[in-house]
Amino acid sequence: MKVDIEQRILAANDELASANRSRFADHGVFVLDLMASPGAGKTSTILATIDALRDRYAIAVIEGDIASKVDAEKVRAHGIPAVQINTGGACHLESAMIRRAVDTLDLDALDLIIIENVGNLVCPSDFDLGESAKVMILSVPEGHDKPQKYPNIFQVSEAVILNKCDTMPVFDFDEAEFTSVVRSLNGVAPIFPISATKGDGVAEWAEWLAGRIEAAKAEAAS
Ligand SMILES: Nc1nc2c(ncn2[C@@H]2O[C@H](COP(=O)(O)OP(=O)(O)OP(=O)(O)O)[C@@H](O)[C@H]2O)c(=O)[nH]1
Ligand SMILES: [Mg+2]
Ligand SMILES: [Zn+2]
Repeated sequence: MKVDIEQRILAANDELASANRSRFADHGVFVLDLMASPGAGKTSTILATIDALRDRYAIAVIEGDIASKVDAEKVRAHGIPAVQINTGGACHLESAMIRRAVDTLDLDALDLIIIENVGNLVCPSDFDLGESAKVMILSVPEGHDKPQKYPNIFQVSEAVILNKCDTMPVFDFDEAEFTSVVRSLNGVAPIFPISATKGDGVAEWAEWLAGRIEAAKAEAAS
């Protein structure tokens, strides 16, 4: 019974996600779904990514949180349009929420929408939002064993960001072990070690994202 209901929720979500995806394609907008645990550095990474790419792309952000508008305010203070979604308890975003948020944005004026998903390593990976790519962040203080414990999110991500690398000296994070387990789960996703707040590694991650945006533009033009 529980499985039936879950499948119906996911099927309804997938249908709206397809509609979102067509809409983004019609307007030539690349949409990134950024997933991570609470506090892993999603907002910090978004702000650093904006700084790296704002001269090249028109960017907007959709902030998903259970409550508050703290993160949307941080993005707006950076001079970038932001829409706050409050899920009122739900621990992930769904495609219907994205559709409503997108209604408030001028898609023709945008190249890139970054979605900050609700802090959670589990269900965001099951919900297609109509995004162009899902990317996840793990932060060093969470520990190198997380890919073994939460494999699905590592499998659906097109890239893995390892954030807070500046804290490596104070944690027992085994980067070689982390890389090896991520590789066994996902043979293709690049891993970007960064420090979002200090800026190290952000350029490499931003270039990868720019490459994906350009590839999507080239595909749409062909
Ligand atoms: N040392 C260090 N701290 C960081 C780094 N990135 C983020 N932080 C800090 O980690 C805390 C959480 O960062 P956020 O960017 O708010 O994380 P988040 O994932 O958006 O958090 P939620 O939206 O609440 O789930 C803040 O105090 C940041 O300053 C980093 O690269 N190094
Ligand atoms: Mg945040
Ligand atoms: Zn959830």
